Parts: sequence; structure tokens; C-alpha cells
Amino acid sequence: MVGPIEKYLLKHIQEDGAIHLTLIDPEKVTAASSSLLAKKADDSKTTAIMVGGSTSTSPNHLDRVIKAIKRTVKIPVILFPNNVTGISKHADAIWFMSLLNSVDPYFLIGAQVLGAPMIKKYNLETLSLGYIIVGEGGTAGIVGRAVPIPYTKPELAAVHALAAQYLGMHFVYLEAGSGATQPVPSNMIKAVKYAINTPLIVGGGICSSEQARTVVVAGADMVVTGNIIEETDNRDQFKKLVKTVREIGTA
Ligand code: 1GP
Repeated sequence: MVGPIEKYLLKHIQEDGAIHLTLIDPEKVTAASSSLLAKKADDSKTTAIMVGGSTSTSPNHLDRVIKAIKRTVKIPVILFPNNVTGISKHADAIWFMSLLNSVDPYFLIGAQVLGAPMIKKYNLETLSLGYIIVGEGGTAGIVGRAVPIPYTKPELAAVHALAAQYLGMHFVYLEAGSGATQPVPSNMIKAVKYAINTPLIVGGGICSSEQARTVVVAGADMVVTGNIIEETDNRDQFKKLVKTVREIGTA
């Protein structure tokens, strides 16, 4: 079944060719500062806000952050959980994700089993997602006990993504890790895009409009950025990046 937030994302991908999502890490913000970031993201015409971080552990703080964002903007707020503590009843939806290249069953299915009853209780819309960590992998790779797929092995990323699709997952996410020194390279994005027909999300280390352009041209349907919006001296750069995603998507 496809819920309203999934329909919203698919509609915007169809209309704009590619969309931008803003990631806010609850660990790096207060409720007040998350509201300012959300306003900046919304003003820049990002399509939705994701909330989550690899080392975030306080459900109370997460609730406060999401409530502050929801009071400020109307665009959807989607949870991007690192664990069962990443669930909040105040969000509009949750990436219900499995870290496909983790060696730890907890991140493949354990956390999902523990979190499922709470998600049902809160009536949160689930967006099923195959999450694949590549390249440096960053903190997400370490915390999630992943064996990151090297950038030199695009075909391995492609078969992970294909397996996700065959398992019925509706989205695939290629994650380079927040703050990665090199975003996911074009040849890996192309190989994955060629293998699947579900929407492809790409994130990690994208901090310029040129880099955003490269990942959209290679085939990303959704571009996620986190760090760039927090760099206050880069207000215009963020706006330009979001605009580039849409412009290249429709080109
Ligand atoms: C991390 O892909 C996201 O999950 C965002 O990464 O913070 O490097 O933009 P950045």
C-alpha cells in the first residue's frame, strides 16, 4: 500500500525529475535552531525534511525537535532512524529501512522488529527502504557495522539495490556517510540506476551545486544533504544547490 507521503514524494519526482531532501540531525540542534533550519530549508524549496542521526539516542529531544519543525513548516517530516530511539509520533512518516550491507542482524531486521509495534501504535506511514553504505561510510557505517561497498565496485552496489527491489522495498538509498570527503561517484549511481526501477536516493558529502548536479545527472531521483544547511555562511550556496537539483531534474 502506498501512503500519502510516499505519493507526495513520487508526485514531486515525477513533476520535477529529481527532488531535494534536507536532513536535520537532532544531536546537532536545539528545538529552536531546528525550527530556523527548517524555515531555511522550506524557503529554499526543499521537498521534505528528514530527521535522524547515527548517534542520536534521546526520544524526548527528538519529539521536541520534530514538534518545533512541524510548527514552522508544512512540508512533510520523515524520520530517518538509526535505532528504535529514532521513532517519534509527531513525524509524518518513517523510512522503514534495513542496512543491507551490515554484518549485524540487528541492523538488518532486529531493530525493525522492535520498532514495528510502536510504529503501528503511532500510525506512522512507513516508507520501505534498502539502505546501502558505500565509500568511506562515515559514522553510519561504523555504528551500523556495515562493510561499506568500495567506490571501485559499482556492480556490487547495483546487486544490493536489485536485491532490495526484489524484496519489495520501495526506495533504495546509496549513503556515502555524512561529511564524506567524496560523494557517491557517478559510475556507481549509474550502475544502480540501471539495475533498478525504484526511486534512488543519494546522500553523503554533497555540499555544492556542482556535486548535486553530478549526482542528478548520474541518475539520483532524490538528493539528501545534511551538513551544508548548518553552515550559516553558506545560505546562498544551499539555496542554489536545491534549485540545481530541480533544474537538472527537469532538464
Ligand atoms: C547522511 O547522506 C546524509 O545520512 C547527509 O550527508 O551531512 O554529508 O550532507 P551530509
